[in-house]
Amino acid sequence: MIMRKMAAALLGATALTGAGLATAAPAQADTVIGIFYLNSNHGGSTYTITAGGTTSCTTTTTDSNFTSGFSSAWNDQASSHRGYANCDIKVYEHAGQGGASLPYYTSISSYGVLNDQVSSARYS
Ligand SMILES: [Ca+2]
Repeated sequence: MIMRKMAAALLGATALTGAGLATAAPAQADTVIGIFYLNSNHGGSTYTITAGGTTSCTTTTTDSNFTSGFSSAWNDQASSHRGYANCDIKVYEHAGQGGASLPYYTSISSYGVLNDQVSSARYS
């Protein structure tokens, strides 16, 4: 019964946000997979990405478990991140996981040349 409800919540989130987006509409039991910080060293305001339902990334980082973009307010703003739910995060210069990128990091204190340049992410 519980699993059936969670599956329904996942389907609803997918329908609202489109394929491939991890940023689901608020629903019960969403899982935090990443927190992005405005400043280096995990400082400043934060932007949290969740995946619908109770879920996590798989242990290998050769697969892609989730992808996300950023709200317009957070486009080209983040400077560091932490991954949650077993997720390592790879950040990209452009939307749709395009342009320059950094390697996967569970936690990174500064994006360096990509500070304030990041527009999308992949979670694994
Ligand atoms: Ca994985």
